[in-house]
Amino acid sequence: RHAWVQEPPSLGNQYTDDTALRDILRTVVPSEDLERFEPDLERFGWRVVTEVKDLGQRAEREPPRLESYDAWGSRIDKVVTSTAWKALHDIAAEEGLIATGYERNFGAASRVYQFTKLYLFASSSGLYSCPLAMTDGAARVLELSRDPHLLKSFARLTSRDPHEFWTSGQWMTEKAGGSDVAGGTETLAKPKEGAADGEYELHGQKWFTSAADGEMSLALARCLDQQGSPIPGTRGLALFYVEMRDSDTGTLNLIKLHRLKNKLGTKQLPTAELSLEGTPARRLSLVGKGVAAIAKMINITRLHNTAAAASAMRRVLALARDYAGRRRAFGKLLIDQPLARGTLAWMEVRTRGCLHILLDAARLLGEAETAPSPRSERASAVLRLLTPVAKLFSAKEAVRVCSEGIEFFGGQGYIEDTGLPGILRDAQVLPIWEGATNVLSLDVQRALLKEPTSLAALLEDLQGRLDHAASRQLACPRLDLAVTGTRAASRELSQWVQQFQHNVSSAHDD
Ligand code: MFK
Ligand code: FAD
Repeated sequence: RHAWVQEPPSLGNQYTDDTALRDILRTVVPSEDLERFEPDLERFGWRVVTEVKDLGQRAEREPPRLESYDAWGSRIDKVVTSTAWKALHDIAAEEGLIATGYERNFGAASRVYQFTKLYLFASSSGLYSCPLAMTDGAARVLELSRDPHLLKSFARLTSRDPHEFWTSGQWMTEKAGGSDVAGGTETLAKPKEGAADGEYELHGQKWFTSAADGEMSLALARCLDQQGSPIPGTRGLALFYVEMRDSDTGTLNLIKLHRLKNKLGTKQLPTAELSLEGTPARRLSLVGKGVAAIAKMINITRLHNTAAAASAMRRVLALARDYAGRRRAFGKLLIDQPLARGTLAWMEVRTRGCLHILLDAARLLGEAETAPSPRSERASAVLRLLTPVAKLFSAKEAVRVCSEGIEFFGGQGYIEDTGLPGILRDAQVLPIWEGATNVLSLDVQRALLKEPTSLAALLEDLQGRLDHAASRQLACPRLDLAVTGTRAASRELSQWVQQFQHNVSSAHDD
């Protein structure tokens, strides 16, 4: 080969190559469960770097477009997606990427199994991880609602049959506010005249609606008081179930798609601006409990965000590590240059940290969703605090690690047809959607104030982790430093939180 023909980086089996993943799984799921689902993870570890990766790249090269009118002038508002995007839909169903979490064949470990597959899938999936996140969140809300009218929809969201499988949107953000939906939601929900209780019509606009090719959505809207005036603030909001199309005619349910957004990244994903013009909707929550109801959804989508963050970090690192064994500079392979190895180690530590948080959170989610018991209550309490922290921390880490990973390739990292720049572009959305970092920091504060048991439960959980690490340290003295470091961090966190609580109670006293 000539020096100017570079060998591209290549990827192996993303499950078997990921020693950190396999190690962590052994600490979070019972060995008898892992033995049963590990062969599937090994198989999937190949599928994601062969078939899925190619589809994901094609989905970016053939982005979605909106056809507003047909040839004869009728408005059709059709989102046209690539065959690759459709194939990703089918694979998601076949692989049970949502179903696994609801079949619960492995009890609480089912969520760990599911999130491991999502982690393997996300970085190859050309952002198909996004509709899956919202589908999972919607499935959980429908499951909890126990609404007999929505059993079929729940079955669709959790189906393994590609012909049956539906994806869901999540409509919160409006022009007036995405973080402050309580203040910014202008979409009005009017009870449908003459219809059964719970049936409404929605009127308004939603400013960001990703996966606009989905079959349904959960939407926040503002209800009216007895005089017909909008009820202000959080107490006016309710959560609604919306189907995109009329099941008989296949036309949009009084919804207009105005345009698809031109975004920095996530170009594979159809993100639309739309208006609701009397769209039929079914109320899923009490009036005033819309935000609390959609919180059940966002607390799941935020964990999917963490999975996508860890997955992006792992992908750029796996590529960089492979490249380090091919690329020479100053007479040596990069892997033999101490500073380059240091960079890889820096990326590895961050990736492992986020992966650890992800799988721990998935375990807790599985425990929280089992039958009510002290254990499930404790898991819910820990998750209440861990979810926003996991989302905000992993998203920021993903941007840092992906940026470093791109730089590791030198100029090649900046060249579009290597496929590398897209990794950074897509990572940059992770801190923004599903709650931007400042807003999630305020959510941590909300959790500490409203659910104080969550702090004690989280610290207890951390202590359990430290004790476990300390017991492993006996077998492996090199862990000593890591354990000491983690203890110091844990101490710092708990002191910070105590100080925070002190400040808050002093502010209340004032
Ligand atoms: C690749 C993977 C990722 C896929 C991404 C998919 C595509 C992207 C889709 C989106 O971006 S969807 C839009 C996401 N938008 C947000 O996440 C909104 C960010 N803003 C917030 O999270 C605000 O904090 C919030 C809207 C929740 C503030 O609303 P409020 O009404 O001012 O909050 P308030 O009054 O404190 O709480 C209202 C109720 O909700 C309370 O319950 P109660 O009514 O029972 O008292 C709160 O306890 C509850 N609540 C709020 N946040 C909660 C929560 N409960 C549990 N968990 C939470 N996080
Ligand atoms: P703002 O709420 O205006 O926030 C602007 C900045 O101010 C942020 O950095 C925020 O952290 C900060 N901020 C806000 N409040 C405070 C405060 N009290 N203190 C300190 N700082 C604060 N939304 C949906 O509903 N459905 C979707 O499908 C969807 N898809 C999306 C797809 C993409 C590609 C993108 C980029 C966004 C999508 N969103 C979607 C919207 C996204 O969730 C919002 O953009 C996000 O929640 C922020 O809302 P905003 O844009 O109104 O920003």
